[in-house]
Amino acid sequence: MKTASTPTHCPYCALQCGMNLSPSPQGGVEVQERADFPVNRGALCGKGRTAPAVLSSSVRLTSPLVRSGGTLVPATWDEALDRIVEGLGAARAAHGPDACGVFGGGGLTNEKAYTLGKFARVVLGTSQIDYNGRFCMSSAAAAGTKAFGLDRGLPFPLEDIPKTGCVILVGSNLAETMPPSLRFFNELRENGGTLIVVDPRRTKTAEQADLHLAPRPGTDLALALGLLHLVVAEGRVDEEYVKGRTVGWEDARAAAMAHWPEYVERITGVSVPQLREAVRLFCEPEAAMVLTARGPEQQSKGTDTVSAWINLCLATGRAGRPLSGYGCLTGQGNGQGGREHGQKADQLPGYRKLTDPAARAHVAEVWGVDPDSLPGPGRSAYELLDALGTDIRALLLMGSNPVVSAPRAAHVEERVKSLDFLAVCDVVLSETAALADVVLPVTQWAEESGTTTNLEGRVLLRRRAISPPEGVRSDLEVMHELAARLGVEKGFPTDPEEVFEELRRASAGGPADYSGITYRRLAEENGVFWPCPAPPRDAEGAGLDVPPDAPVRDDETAVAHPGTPRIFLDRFATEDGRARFVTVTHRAIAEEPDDEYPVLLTTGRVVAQYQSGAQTRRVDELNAAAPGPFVELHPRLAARLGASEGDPVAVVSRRGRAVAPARITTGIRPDTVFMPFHWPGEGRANTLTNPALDPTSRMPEFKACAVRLEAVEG
Ligand SMILES: Nc1nc2c(c(=O)[nH]1)N[C@H]1C(S)=C(S)[C@@H](COP(=O)(O)OP(=O)(O)OC[C@H]3O[C@@H](n4cnc5c(=O)[nH]c(N)nc54)[C@H](O)[C@@H]3O)O[C@H]1N2
Ligand SMILES: Nc1nc2c(c(=O)[nH]1)N[C@H]1C(S)=C(S)[C@@H](COP(=O)(O)OP(=O)(O)OC[C@H]3O[C@@H](n4cnc5c(=O)[nH]c(N)nc54)[C@H](O)[C@@H]3O)O[C@H]1N2
Ligand code: SF4
Ligand SMILES: [Mo]
Repeated sequence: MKTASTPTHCPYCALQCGMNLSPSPQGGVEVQERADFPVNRGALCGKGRTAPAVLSSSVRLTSPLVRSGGTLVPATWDEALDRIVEGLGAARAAHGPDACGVFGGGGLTNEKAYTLGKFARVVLGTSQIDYNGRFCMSSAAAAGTKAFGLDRGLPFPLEDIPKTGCVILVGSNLAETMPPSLRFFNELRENGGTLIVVDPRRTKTAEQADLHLAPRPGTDLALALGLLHLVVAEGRVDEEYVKGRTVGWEDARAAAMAHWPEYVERITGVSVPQLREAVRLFCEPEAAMVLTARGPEQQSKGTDTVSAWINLCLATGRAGRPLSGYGCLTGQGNGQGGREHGQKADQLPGYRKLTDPAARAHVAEVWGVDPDSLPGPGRSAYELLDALGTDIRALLLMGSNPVVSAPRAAHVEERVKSLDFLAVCDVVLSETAALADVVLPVTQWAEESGTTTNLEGRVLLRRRAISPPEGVRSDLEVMHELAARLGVEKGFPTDPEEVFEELRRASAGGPADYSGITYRRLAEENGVFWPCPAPPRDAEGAGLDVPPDAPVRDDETAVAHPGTPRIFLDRFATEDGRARFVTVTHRAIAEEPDDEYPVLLTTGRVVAQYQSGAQTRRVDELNAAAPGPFVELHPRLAARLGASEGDPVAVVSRRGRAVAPARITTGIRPDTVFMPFHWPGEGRANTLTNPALDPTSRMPEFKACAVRLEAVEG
């Protein structure tokens, strides 16, 4: 039998591993190796390998559902769409446009994220839109923008990692969260480079490290300042670089000098000899990198914490130079693109600012609306969820499952239930969808085309490989239908390529410029790194800006911008081209342990489940590998509790109580317990977490709160 195979990308994390899909003899699709994609060269983790299971109609929604007499019952598309228009319309009529909220996701394609932002501002006229990326990399994005004038997660491709001298990996467990990427770090070590891992737990990633620093959760800021102190004290500052390429060093230096190694040891629990060893490994080679992930970022001081790590890079001349730099390991499939095109509360497409009059004018022209009609910035994700049922009366949600994944989840669940109206678009009946008034079943990755931007800033084309099951429609079709019913007939196309063509124009001239990227280039070049401005319009045309309505000439590849795999090499994206030191000093976490709640809780992930688990908890093979929540704790804590391996343990915080079996290991600090957040119900980690927000990024403190442990009978 002849099988046509379609090259595409995984639906889950930000590596966006390449894979081939071909029709399976049993129906559905099979995943096959796709060796031509440089990020994974054919390798996949278990989630990617089993992703086709979620395409099967036995685990997913195939009919719209509407609430009737308290339960969700199947309905026609017309009924369901009309109900949404009614629900949103009633909220708006009674309380004004800001009574309608929109919540998006970093897993949505660029085309969907762009359309969702446009839908909120143009059709609903609401300022109340944000998305789950706020809970993900927003602190790194804020710090990157402050220092470099631009936030692109990694300023270089992953393939640079093996060639540098040392990598400090701060709060990333990529052996579980991005398994195929471990290869780059193994190659680094084979080449004689070193790996330092900073994590309160001895994770599978930390086991690969030459040096593992295990700070108390929430103290990375002090740790980075302590390292910078030693860099200065040991005369390892790159004075010439600091002078030529940065501003603000004197103040940042003074702040670091106040963080003596002994003081930092007391705060973090990392010994002075270990601090010295880290500085030696980082400073001796020609080039080095610092990469952060959710560990240091998901803190109520996440932005300052990342600034401190960036300062370390700047003082040692390790940013904007070949094989050196600071990078953030973005998490979701379109975690990078999802933060660029306007589903964020303060943002317009192309990573433009909603408060910038020139940006408003440019985007309004592309959208064919009056700039004054565009609302201003709205609430951040947690603040938006917290306002449900009070200021926000109706919500449209696409691409997130906050009842499981938001901090202080029992409260968020109450807020969701108190809404006048909730509509959810999803592929499965997530815990949040189960609370909705209307649920719309939508198509998934393999059934539709669209672009994503991976953690390297590489824009990719996912191709449609199979037809969707009967009864489902795409998110773009949903927004098209809703817009039309709400009186906006034009501007919401259902063809992803048509949306992308508009996105190109909307992003033209912005920080994240996609105007030189086309579907054809993406297919031919296996991805293109932004910024990638459009080529001149013709032989005489000089500017790189594409005027809103001009067609793009056909032969653009001849003069095409090659894309930007490595940015900042000549200059940073600030006005004067220099990077900014941001002066930061240590502060405590929002909720320090005390007599009543003496232990620290941190949270994170396991390899076989993804996020709120909405998708992966529907895959047998993954459930067999990771069947449920657990509480990881040190034998000393377990002994104090009288708990043995597998015994149920209650974890209690000021927000609530969760129960899960004990998993006892010496690989965690004795003052800390860890829970993965993939499950709802009794073992829901987010029942416990603290929604204290970072003042700049509005990131909640997922990685540190105070709890007590209780033994559970039976
Ligand atoms: N299997 C799997 N893979 C995923 C995902 C998934 O859900 N499952 N999600 C994807 C997404 S969206 C994301 S954002 C990424 C996240 O990828 P990671 O950031 O690697 O994931 P986490 O497990 O949240 O956190 C990483 C580590 O931070 C440590 N940590 C906890 N507190 C602290 C602290 O205070 N300081 C430091 N330095 N470290 C701390 C934890 O012990 C944990 O090992 O993974 C992506 N990949
Ligand atoms: N305690 C704790 N909590 C955390 C974290 C942590 O480390 N600790 N990490 C945070 C982070 S980094 C993240 S990114 C969030 C993630 O948490 P969530 O935002 O809940 O992410 P997902 O579980 O991926 O939810 C995506 C939902 O959208 C659906 N979906 C998938 N594709 C599509 C699509 O194309 N269209 C539509 N309409 N729906 C789709 C899925 O079925 C699923 O129900 O969790 C955050 N919560
Ligand atoms: S590492 Fe990420 S992108 Fe690659 S197969 Fe696994 S989930 Fe998919
Ligand atoms: Mo994330």
